[in-house]
Amino acid sequence: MAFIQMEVQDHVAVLTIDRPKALNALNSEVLSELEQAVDGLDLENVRVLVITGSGEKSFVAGADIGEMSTLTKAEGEAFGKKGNDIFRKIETLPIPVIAAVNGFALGGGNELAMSCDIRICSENAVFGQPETGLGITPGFGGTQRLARLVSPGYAKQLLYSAKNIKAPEALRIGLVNAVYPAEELMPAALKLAAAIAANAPIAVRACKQAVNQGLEQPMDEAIVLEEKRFGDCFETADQAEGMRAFLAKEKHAPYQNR
Ligand code: DAK
Repeated sequence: MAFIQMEVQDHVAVLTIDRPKALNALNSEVLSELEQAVDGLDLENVRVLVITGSGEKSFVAGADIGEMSTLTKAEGEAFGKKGNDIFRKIETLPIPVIAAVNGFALGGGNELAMSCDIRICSENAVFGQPETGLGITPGFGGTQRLARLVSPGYAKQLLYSAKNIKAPEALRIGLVNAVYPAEELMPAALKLAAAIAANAPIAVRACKQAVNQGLEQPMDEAIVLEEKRFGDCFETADQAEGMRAFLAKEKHAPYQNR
């Protein structure tokens, strides 16, 4: 692939968006390759996906403004659907996804980060939805995910004002979980990914599904969803091993995703 690098080691996949000349902006080709890369993940083996951008300046500086500039209404809707479909695929991927935001996360870049389960960033990261300043709305889920992740009032401020915020403010409003010096970002992402990958994969995936689906349902239905996922775990070898080892005061054997 021309714009996506993928490396897999110890059950953790690292996907790097690599279009440095345009600060990793998302054009149709990058979006297609992103989808191809996500579709190609071996979920038997890979337990966590980390998404980052190449270079030290930018995670993703947005959708490609050059490509968007001449779109018609119908083409705009189609471009929005292409991005939305792939971001939704990332959001609903069975395994956890960590965004390691290494610089600009603007427009489609912030929207990509928000489709991940967990966001951590470097001290030089900048977040924003600059679209209204360009005469458009966000088109890859920004109006929806931002309002769900931070307060609706803060989301509206970012959307209406098109003003960017820096890493400390992103941390303060809960858009990211942690901020690191640039050189510590990927080690921190990999350390977190390794900690997740060491836990029982079926249980981790069930947590993701329960949180994501439960948030869309009334509490009475959401807790039933959790009960079902909880019950499912008792048919797994990893549950048997995890509890056996605890009771025997031993370290459990590496989890098998079974
Ligand atoms: N698209 C295309 N090229 C971009 C780009 C982008 N989003 N961002 C940066 N680049 C390119 C620049 O044009 C420049 O290219 P050359 O001139 O060297 O050929 C190169 O990357 C380096 O950028 P700068 O020279 O500008 O670098 P600076 O350090 O001076 O500034 C910056 C960095 C990130 C502050 C600046 O590049 C910037 O403001 N970039 C644009 C950020 C932005 O507005 N992003 C949001 C894009 S809008 C929808 C679907 C999707 C969307 C909306 C609707 N529908 C279907 C409804 C999504 C919209 C967006 O994401």
